[in-house]
Amino acid sequence: MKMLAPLAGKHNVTDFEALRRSFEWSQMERNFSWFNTGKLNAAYEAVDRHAENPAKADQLALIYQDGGTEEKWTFKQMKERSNQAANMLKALGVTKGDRVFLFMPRCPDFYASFFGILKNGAVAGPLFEAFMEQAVEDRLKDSGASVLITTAELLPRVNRANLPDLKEVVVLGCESSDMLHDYTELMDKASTEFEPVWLDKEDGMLLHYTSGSTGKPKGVFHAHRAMIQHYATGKWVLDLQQDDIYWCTADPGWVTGTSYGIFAPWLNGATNVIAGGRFTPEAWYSIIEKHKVTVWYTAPTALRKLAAAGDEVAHSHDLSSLRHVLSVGEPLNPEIIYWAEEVYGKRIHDTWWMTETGAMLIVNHPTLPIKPGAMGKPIPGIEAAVIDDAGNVLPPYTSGNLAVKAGWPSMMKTIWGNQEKFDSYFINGWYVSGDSAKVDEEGYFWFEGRLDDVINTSGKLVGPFEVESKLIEHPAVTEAAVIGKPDEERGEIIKAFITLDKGHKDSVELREELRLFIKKGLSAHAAPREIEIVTSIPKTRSGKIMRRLLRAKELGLPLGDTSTLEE
Ligand code: 6R9
Repeated sequence: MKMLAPLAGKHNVTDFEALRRSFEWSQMERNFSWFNTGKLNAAYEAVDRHAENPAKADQLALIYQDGGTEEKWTFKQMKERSNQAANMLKALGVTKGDRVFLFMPRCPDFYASFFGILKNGAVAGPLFEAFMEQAVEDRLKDSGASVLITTAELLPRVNRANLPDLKEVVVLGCESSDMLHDYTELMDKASTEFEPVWLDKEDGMLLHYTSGSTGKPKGVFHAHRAMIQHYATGKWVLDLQQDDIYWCTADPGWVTGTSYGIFAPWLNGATNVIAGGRFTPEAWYSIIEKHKVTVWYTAPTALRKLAAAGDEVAHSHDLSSLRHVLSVGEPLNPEIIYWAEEVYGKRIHDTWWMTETGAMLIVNHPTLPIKPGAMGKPIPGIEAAVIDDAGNVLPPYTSGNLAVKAGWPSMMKTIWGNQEKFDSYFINGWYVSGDSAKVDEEGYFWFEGRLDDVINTSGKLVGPFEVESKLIEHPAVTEAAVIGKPDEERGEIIKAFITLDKGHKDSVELREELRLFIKKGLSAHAAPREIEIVTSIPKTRSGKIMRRLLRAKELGLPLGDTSTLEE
C-alpha cells in the first residue's frame, strides 16, 4: 500500500494524535463570545464579530463571480447588508423559531438573507435552485415555512395555493403586488443597524432536507451549537488561516454549501469565494487562477470531470496559489488522488460526514499521511467505530455499520416533525450512519457503500421513493422501482424499472417524456438516465419493492435471499 506523506508547511494543528487524546469540545467554546455572555448567534460570530474588529472590518469576506459578473463585500458590508435583510424580515413579522426558506441561485444576496434570517433567531431553509414544483412544495409544506425569499425566475415553481402556512413571499427582480414583496425595495429602505436576537446553543438554526430510502425527504434540523464544530473543522481540517482565499464549490442547497460554504470559512475569518453559473473546467480553473484560491473544497464528481477534461486545460492555468485541496460527498477514487498529485502538484484530502452529522467527522487532516482509498481518521472529540446490528464494536478489517458515539456539537437536533425517525438512527448510544465501512489496524476508515437504497449520483443523494412516487403520477406508469447503477463519472446513475398502464406502449418518445416529467416535477439530477419497461416489479410479501433484487439482476450478481419475495 502506497502511503502519501502529509501536507508540507505550517498548520493550525500539527499533532492530531495528541489533540485527540486530550481534547474536549468545551475547550472550543472559549473562542466564542458566549463563553462570557452565555448567549450566542451564529450570524454574529461569523460576520458581526469580524466587522466590529478594526483589523478585519475591511478585509474581503465575499468574492462573488458568475461569468463576467463580479462583486466583492468586506466583513463590514456583509454585516450591513445582512442587517438590512434582518430588518426586512422583522418588518414582515419573522420571529424566533420561524422557518424562512431561500430559493434562489447563489448570489451575494443569498448570503445576506441567510444571515438576516439567523439574526432574527429564525431557522434558514436553503433550497437547490434546480428544484421543481413538487420538490419545492414538499419541503415548504413539511417545514411549515412562513416566509420565502426567491427570484422572479424561480417564482413560477412555487404553488402558493397548496401552501397555507406560507404568509409572505419576497421576490428579487420582481415588482411588488398584492401577493408579493419586492426584495430590492424592502432592502433599500431597511436600516443597516440591527441587534441580533440572542439565543441559546440549542436554538434552531438550519433545516436541510435529505433523501431517505422510504418516504418524502426528511428535514434535518440543526441548532446554533453546530457552529462550534464548523469552526473547529474549518481550522483543523480545512486549515483555514486569516489570509486564506477559500473556495467551496458546493451549492448551499446541500449541507456542504452551508457548513463549509458559509460557517467554517466566515467563523474563521477567511475570504470566501462564491462561484455562480455552470460548471466547466475552464470556468473553474479561471476562478482559482483569478482569485488566487489557496484552500479548495470540492467533490469527486467534479474532480472526475476535471480529470476527464484532460491535463492541458489544467496546465493552461496558473494554479500555484493552491495550498490545500479537499473532497467530500462520495468515495474518492485513488486514481483521482494520483492524478491530482501529478497535474496540480497537490494531494486531495478526503473528508466523510453527512447532512445529519452537520460537520466533518472522519478526515484526512493536513498532517496525516494519506492512504489513497481511505477516508482518514476521526477528528478530535469524535469516537467512530464499525459496529454490528446489535451495537457491538467489530474488530479491524470486519465490515459493518459505520457508527459514531452520539454527542458532538454539530449533531442534528432532530428530524423536523418526526422524532421517531430521529430515534431510529441510534443503537446503544451510537449514531448509525447507513454506510458500511471497515477500519484498519492503524485506525483509518475505509468506505464500502450505502446499506440502504439511497442513490448517490454526482454527489447528490436521491431517495428512490421520491422518484418512484413521481413516476407513477404519470398516466402511462402503473408501478415503478428505482435503483442506482454504477457509473464511471457520476458514481451512480438512476435507473427506473416501470410497468405500463393499459393502452400505453414502450417508445423512445415515452421514455424521453418520463425523463422530462421527473426533470420538471422534481429536479434534473433525479431524472432516470435509463428506463426499462418490465411486466412486474419484484416485491416482498408485505408489498415493499425489492430494489436489492433489481440491482443484483442489473449487475449480474447473485440474487441473495429471495424468501420474502412475493410469488
Ligand atoms: C456531506 C454529505 C452523506 C452520504 C454518506 C456517504 C456519502 C459522504 C463521503 C461519502 C464516501 C466520502 N459520503 N462523504 N462516501 N466517501 N468521503 O455528503 O452529506 O449529502 O447527507 O451525504 O454521502 O454515503 O452517508 P449527504
